[in-house]
Amino acid sequence: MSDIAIKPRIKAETKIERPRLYKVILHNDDFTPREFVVAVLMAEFNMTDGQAHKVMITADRLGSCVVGVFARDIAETKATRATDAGRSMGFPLLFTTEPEE
Ligand code: TYC
Repeated sequence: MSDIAIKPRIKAETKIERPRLYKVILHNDDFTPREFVVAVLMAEFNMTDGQAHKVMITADRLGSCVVGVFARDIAETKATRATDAGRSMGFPLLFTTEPEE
């Protein structure tokens, strides 16, 4: 028998997964004034007037538009605050979140 001791080399492997990101989606409706949508996008998502206008027009034409991608709690907070801004004025403006693939 050999005297050579063979040490098992077992390396602990720690897999760290990146937290999922969430899209905030703006939905079109027939009642919220365009200027109000633009103002909410600028205030809540730090967009310029030009960026906000493009996003608003895209949602208006296609039915919805991705506003941005954020960590889950940030996406949910922004979507809730932006939706509440519309509701406080009596508008059905809606922002939702969904996980990125
Ligand atoms: N469709 C609305 C109008 O014509 C404007 C609007 C655009 C509302 C985008 C919501 O996500 C929206 N007054």
